[in-house]
Amino acid sequence: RTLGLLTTDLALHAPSQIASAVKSRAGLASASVIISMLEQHDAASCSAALQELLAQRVEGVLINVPLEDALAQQLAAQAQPTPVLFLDVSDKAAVNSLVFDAEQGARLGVEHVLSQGHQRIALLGGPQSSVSARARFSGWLAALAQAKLNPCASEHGDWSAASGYEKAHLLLAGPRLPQAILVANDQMALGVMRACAEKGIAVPGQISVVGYDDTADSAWFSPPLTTVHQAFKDAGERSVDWLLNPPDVDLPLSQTRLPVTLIERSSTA
Ligand code: IPT
Repeated sequence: RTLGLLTTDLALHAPSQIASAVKSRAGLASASVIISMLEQHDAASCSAALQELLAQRVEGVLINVPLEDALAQQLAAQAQPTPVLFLDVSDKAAVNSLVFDAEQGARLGVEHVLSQGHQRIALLGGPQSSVSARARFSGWLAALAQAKLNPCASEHGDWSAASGYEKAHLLLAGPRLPQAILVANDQMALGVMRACAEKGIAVPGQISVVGYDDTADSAWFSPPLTTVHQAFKDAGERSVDWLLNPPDVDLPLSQTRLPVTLIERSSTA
């Protein structure tokens, strides 16, 4: 049995941890996984990569690429009758999906720093081309608005540690430092903590930093990172199980929203 995985850049920690879980789980079921990595997320590149997987007669395709609703729906139609499961789409997309609850994750981060008495809160979002990055960012704004707050500053990075470092310098350039920075992933949070260290700003103490993902290395940052845990292993395993036992084609769409949790470590106080 063979499955296909269409994934975004595997140099990023989150998609690589999902791919690892997918490979292991499929291996246990004696299934193989053909991995196709996309550098570009435009319609033509996605459609061509999907066609290549289908030509290799995969019996199901998992798509972990940030996609707008219309493109996701178009790819699902292109694959028919092969079942497709999407991991990075909005819950408005009319496709089978298994996605983490971004609104909940954003709210957990905001509530955590508010509970520590912080009010001057800066935001470092992910790329605006990513549906999940946008959902986290709007979730932060909504949770702050409930507390009658606006962010004191905001920037957007590209998920890399380098972009976190660079954008942190902008967030730290104002006359008053933020008391907390909410960051849309752990890799960018790593860059933020490096920028703080270089400027002699204590984390925590002067600034609390909250990440997002809880990838395997985040407990080893200095200080260990407080972050929103997304259960990548669980998501990868459930995706494989679904693709190996897909429901009947005429059943309604299967749309699962996975809860996330806040892992409190030492980068916040
Ligand atoms: C999302 C990660 O949170 C982020 O760090 C980045 O790696 C991104 O993937 C790459 O697309 S997780 C995704 C399942 C929404």
